[in-house]
Amino acid sequence: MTQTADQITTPQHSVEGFVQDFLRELQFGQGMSMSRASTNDQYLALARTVRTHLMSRWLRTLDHQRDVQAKSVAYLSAEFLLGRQLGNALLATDLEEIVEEGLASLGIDLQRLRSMEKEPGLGNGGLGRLAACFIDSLATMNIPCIGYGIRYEYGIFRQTFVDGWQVEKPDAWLAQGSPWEFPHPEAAVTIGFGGRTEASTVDGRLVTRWIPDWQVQAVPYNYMVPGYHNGRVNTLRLWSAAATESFDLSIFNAGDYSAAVRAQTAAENISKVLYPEDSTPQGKELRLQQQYFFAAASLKDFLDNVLPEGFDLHRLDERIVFQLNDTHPVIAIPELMRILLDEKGWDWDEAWALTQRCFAYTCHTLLPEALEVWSVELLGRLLPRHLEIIYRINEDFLAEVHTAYPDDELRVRRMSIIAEHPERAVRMAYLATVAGTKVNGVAELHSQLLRDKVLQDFSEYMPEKFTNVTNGVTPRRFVRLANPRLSSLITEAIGDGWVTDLDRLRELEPLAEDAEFRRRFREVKAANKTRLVDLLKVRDGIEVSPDSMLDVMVKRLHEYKRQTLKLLHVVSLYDQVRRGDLAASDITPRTVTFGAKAAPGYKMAKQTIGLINAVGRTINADPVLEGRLRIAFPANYNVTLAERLIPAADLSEQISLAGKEASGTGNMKFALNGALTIGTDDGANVELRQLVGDENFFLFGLTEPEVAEIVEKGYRPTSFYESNATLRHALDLIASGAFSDGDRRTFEPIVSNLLYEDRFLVLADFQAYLDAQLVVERAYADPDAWARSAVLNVARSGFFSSDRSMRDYLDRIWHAEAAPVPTA
Ligand code: 26V
Repeated sequence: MTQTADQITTPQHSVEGFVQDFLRELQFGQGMSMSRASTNDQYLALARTVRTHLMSRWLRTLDHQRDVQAKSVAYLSAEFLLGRQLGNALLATDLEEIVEEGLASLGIDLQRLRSMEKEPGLGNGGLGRLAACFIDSLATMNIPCIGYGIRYEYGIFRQTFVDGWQVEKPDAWLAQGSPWEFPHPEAAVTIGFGGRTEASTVDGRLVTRWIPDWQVQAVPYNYMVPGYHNGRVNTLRLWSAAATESFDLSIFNAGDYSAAVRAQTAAENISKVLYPEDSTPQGKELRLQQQYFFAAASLKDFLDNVLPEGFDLHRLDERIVFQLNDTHPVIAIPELMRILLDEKGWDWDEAWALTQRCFAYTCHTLLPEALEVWSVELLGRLLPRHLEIIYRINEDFLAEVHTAYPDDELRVRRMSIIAEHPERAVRMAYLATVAGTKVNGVAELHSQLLRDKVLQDFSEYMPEKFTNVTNGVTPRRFVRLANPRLSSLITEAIGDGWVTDLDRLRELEPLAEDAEFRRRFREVKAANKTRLVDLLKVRDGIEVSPDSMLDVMVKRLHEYKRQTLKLLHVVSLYDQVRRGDLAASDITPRTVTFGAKAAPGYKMAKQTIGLINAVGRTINADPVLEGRLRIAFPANYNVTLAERLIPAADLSEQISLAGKEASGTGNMKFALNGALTIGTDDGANVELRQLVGDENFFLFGLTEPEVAEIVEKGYRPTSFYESNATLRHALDLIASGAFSDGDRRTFEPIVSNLLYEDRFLVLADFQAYLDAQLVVERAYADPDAWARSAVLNVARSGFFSSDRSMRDYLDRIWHAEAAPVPTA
């Protein structure tokens, strides 16, 4: 007899019931008595108690999906930057109050237990966090979705500072185990690598077979993705690599023990560590192994385990769409072709027709150096059959292009999936564009530039494939959980419908004119600042004044994002005070807060971190500033810290060079938490400014067409250095060794880079940035008017809910529908 939904037993939803369940979990789940339990034991027992509430919903969701067979979204992503799970689980199940009260009755502080959780840092930055927001929204909107990715044993490195320089430490997030994952070794699938292909003729048909020469096991670990208050729990399935038994044993039996151990290690290495380079692919073999490993395991899992037995694969696109989060999973395209051709015996045309209906591709960058290519040598060695298939796809495609543009051989060559220089290599973005139903950028400007520049030939040839979906962020984590005080204020004013319908924040607009509401809004901001000040003191030993303007720039460290521009602003203020050109008393008290990790191999980025800390050390200690200008740079910025920092911020720094930041999502989080933005006309800043209004946004800097023109004509940074004394003094101060104990060499690479290269036009935008900061100071001097603008930022940013992004993907790309899970 199969279990039916109503037979699933649900845990107790009352304070007394919770306390019982919690104590049972502690004693019988973990073998701990209350008197011996450490805080971590208590946290684990709590997590395991809360997860039972999700599990009953999870089982019901799975049963329901089996019964209705609705179309699913498979979100394929090498990164899911989830953040802590406990708070979100409590929120989704509406258990916050019950648990808080129940624990209090045992003398336990919920917040203390929450702080025990190590966040799974399975992503680098924006792209990974976006994937996490998207699966949250899909669950909340009742859309069947499976997230597929990699269970890295070590996530993004833990950043420490030694003498102000970044030193990376391994992130052993699994050292104590995780109560949020469910391993399924019995459902492992085998993934092949290397070897050769063999062609033969069977019944007059040419058939090809791939004979890999080594294999690994992909073991699924399931994570629950709860919808908000709706009874749905979707699945995130992350793959972990393990040696195959047969492979192991055969070598063992041959008596070569160390070779067996080596093989095991090679297999397990595949999911060992997340690559910390965000945006400059290194072409590393292990990285390609990771990509194929999770793409192939996910396809196989869906085809063999998720689809009902005997399903007619010709209708696969009615059941699934595989969304490719950047090019990282694009190898899934030739993998599906291989399965259909070699394993199912389909002919090329029908396999290709189906494949083209099953994939869609999101591009997340504009930097040419960030577009992934894999050398033909490496791809052919690791995945020989896939390379053959890619060649054939390319051949057919170029023949089509040739027919469309018979006299334009140059164009045909430009559009080749195979690049010829500097080495023969597969352009993964081109492959995804040719094979998918749709290609989307992540903000209006980005999608426009994709069409007009990065993928211009393709958008001319197949314009209907190109679309935009502007990014979004989940209001559950980034407002409701991160900012409980603001959430209560909003809910008191307009009810709690905004949590799942963020456009309703519009109803706050009239309250921007209400003095009492503004007063309470400012109270919330002040309380959030105090909470942050307390955290920074215990977490980092950093002293921050809660009375200063909190000016925040948090994001990966990258030259195009221009942390250096922010730093030059600080250095320049300091320099002006030292020279007597500016009275310290005329400076608006500010705490310039940075959070940023640099890729370990990115020299310039690491130098910049060194310089930020060096400037901080000097100015924070120099009495000449009278404590009015300080730098705070807490190490190891991550989702957990973001949840504390963003609600406390006054000013959000979004100052990338126009045309470089695909979207940005931090910008959205700050606006929704009532910070004002100083920003360029780049990425989603463009849409943000249009929504909140020019008068509530501090715009500065060159526009993308202006940047293009300057670069075209030949940019000369020295001309700005020569003509702008403020800039010259600031750069000279750094060059003089003022921040490096008189050593002029320490930061020389940064200074010469700015003077003689400055790829991202920091010097060209410097004066405009300083001017805009003066406008900021004037605005901040009127706290009530500032609060009015901040309220309007909140009220008008509902568009940036990832629920809206999901709506757009559903309407324009996925064509899947909600499938509400019946509640028990
Ligand atoms: C690339 C690579 C290359 C090789 C090694 C590891 C790795 C990891 C990530 C990436 C992709 C970088 C692209 C990225 O994160 N783009 C960001 O995507 C955000 C979400 O769409 C967007 O808001 C940011 O503007 C964009 O920079």
